[in-house]
Amino acid sequence: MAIDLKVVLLGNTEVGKTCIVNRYITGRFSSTTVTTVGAAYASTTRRIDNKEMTVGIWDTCGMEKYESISKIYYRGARVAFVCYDLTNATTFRKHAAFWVEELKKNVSDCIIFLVGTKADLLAEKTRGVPETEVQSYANSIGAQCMETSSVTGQGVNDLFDQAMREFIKAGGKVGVGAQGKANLSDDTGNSGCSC
Ligand SMILES: Nc1nc2c(ncn2[C@@H]2O[C@H](COP(=O)(O)OP(=O)(O)OP(=O)(O)O)[C@@H](O)[C@H]2O)c(=O)[nH]1
Ligand SMILES: [Mg+2]
Repeated sequence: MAIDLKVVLLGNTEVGKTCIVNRYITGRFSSTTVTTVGAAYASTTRRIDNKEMTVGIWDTCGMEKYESISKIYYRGARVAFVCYDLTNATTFRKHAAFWVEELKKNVSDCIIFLVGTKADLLAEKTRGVPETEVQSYANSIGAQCMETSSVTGQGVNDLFDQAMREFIKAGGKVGVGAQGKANLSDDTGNSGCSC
């Protein structure tokens, strides 16, 4: 299967990366996830704005002992979802910031989304970080910010749809190859912030 778009999920352990992937792929919330060992891979073919695109998704482990392994998976990624728990400031200020720095240092043209997870918990818990702080950080790094809940499904399909759109806008071209499969012919460019 030709992969048009490689997406990597980064962020501290337990922020809900695997649940986002499961929700996107299966349409369901699985509360029984265990910590990802190393990294997990999934791929899916979706239509966006009348174009078919195969999305390859690398779901990394956020535990610090796997940091060096996670670095392998963002190489070549055109889109990164840097995830943090909306109710936990450290997962944003420390861990998300760490992964953004890593991406900026090592990947020249990766479209970054700051993904605030577990939005359903905001009904009972306070935000860890004010929205204005997230937005101004996103602006400063040229990223987009989104909020998701894998429990309710809020924002999950929108996140991937937006990633595919930004990828196409940035120069990723999806065409039909010799075997009738979608191919990526070229990809250059950067994203802007739409927060
Ligand atoms: N309330 C709520 N809980 C969530 C959500 N997403 C994940 N969780 C819970 O958060 C915990 C961690 O979820 P995972 O998806 O395994 O976290 P992860 O980021 O993949 O963790 P690592 O693989 O260790 O890096 C689990 O107990 C989930 O049930 C969400 O949207 N809302
Ligand atoms: Mg995981």
